[in-house]
Amino acid sequence: MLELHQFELSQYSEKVRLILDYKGLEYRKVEVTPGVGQIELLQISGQRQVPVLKDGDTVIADSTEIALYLEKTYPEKPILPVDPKERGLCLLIEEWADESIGTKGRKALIGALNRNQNFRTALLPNNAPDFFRSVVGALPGDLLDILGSGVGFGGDAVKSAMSGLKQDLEALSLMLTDRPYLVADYPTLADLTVAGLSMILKFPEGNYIDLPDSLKGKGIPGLADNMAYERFFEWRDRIYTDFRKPLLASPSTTGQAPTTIQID
Ligand SMILES: N[C@@H](CCC(=O)N[C@@H](CS)C(=O)NCC(=O)O)C(=O)O
Repeated sequence: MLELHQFELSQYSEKVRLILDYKGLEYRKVEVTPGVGQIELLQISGQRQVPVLKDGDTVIADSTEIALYLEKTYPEKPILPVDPKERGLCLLIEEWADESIGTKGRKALIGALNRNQNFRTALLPNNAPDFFRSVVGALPGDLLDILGSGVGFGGDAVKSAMSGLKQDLEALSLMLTDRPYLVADYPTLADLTVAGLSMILKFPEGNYIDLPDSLKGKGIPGLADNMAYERFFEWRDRIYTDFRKPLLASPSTTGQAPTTIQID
């Protein structure tokens, strides 16, 4: 069976999970422990970031490489259009989303966590089991490790990430004005990438990601609760309802959530 080495809260891992679900492929999640688990990742894949996919003896790192591998190896339910213009646009949006939504989303989330104690508490419930603490860790340093190492998470960087994301969400909402998907009349890699990466802008409502219930449907203030992007998040949620497989009912790895959360 396919094996996805991942962080549950990683937006690039979520992009791959959404693609796997869309294609109807069964897979087993292997949660990587930040730090020590990444040494093993380095040994098997030559680098230390998640996601990494193992398919028998084949090991693929990087969400884009994984998407292209899956498309080639499991062509049923294609995610790359055949029409040259659609295919070009699809690849362009995928690459842009990785660089823009993926990296700016991470900065904006750190900014929101720094500013908002309720948000922070919800991600780090006091009674969270060690496993979850080891994933999210103390803020913000360890969280940076899990979301991706990088510099420039200060106030100005967060502000600029937020304004970039606002423009992105406005553009995507406009693109979805009179069409169901971004590129074609069926979902493509562009849609699955944008939808999956937007997980950290606003966590999906349903039981798709192992995180405290109080965080479901919540996200970065100014984005997740902004009516200007309602069409975008409705589209994203429809993709989840239609294609993402809910988690099997199993004991949560993220523990009991706090009872209330107020994100202003
Ligand atoms: N370009 C990579 C980005 C992956 C990435 O940034 N992964 C983060 C988690 S979202 C990670 O593994 N961070 C740990 C680290 O950088 O040490 C992809 O598309 O897969």
